[in-house]
Amino acid sequence: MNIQTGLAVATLLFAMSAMAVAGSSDVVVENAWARASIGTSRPGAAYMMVRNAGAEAVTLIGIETPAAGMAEIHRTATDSRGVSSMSPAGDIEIGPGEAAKLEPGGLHGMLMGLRTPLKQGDSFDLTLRFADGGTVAVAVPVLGIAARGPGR
Ligand SMILES: [Cu+2]
Repeated sequence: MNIQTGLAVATLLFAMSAMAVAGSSDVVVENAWARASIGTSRPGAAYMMVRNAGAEAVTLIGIETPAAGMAEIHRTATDSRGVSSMSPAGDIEIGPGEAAKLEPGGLHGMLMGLRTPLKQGDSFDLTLRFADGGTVAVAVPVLGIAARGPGR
């Protein structure tokens, strides 16, 4: 290719990478909730649906909240003997039109070192961080101690 074409391709690639940066602005968070905690000695968990309404894949890389000393996305897995355990989920890629579901028994936002107990009826702020540098803030309502899903 000649220099002109090369420049045009470089410009196009640059434009495309700039578009990718806008990816996380197309993220919609729905049905966020957390279960009330008994105290602060055990971690809390936050659940939500993280939907990518955009045309570019986005990668969820972490969460932050003033409600906890440390917050991390975990994945619960159950092995062939029925023993479940959880571990940090790492980066979670969400394709265009797809959603990552944080729900009991699967992915969840683990809230370690709760600053105060999570009280039913309260809500707390939580920020999702994405690989493109974008963040999405969400208010997480605290449901009852026996809640199993949003609004239940
Ligand atoms: Cu966990």
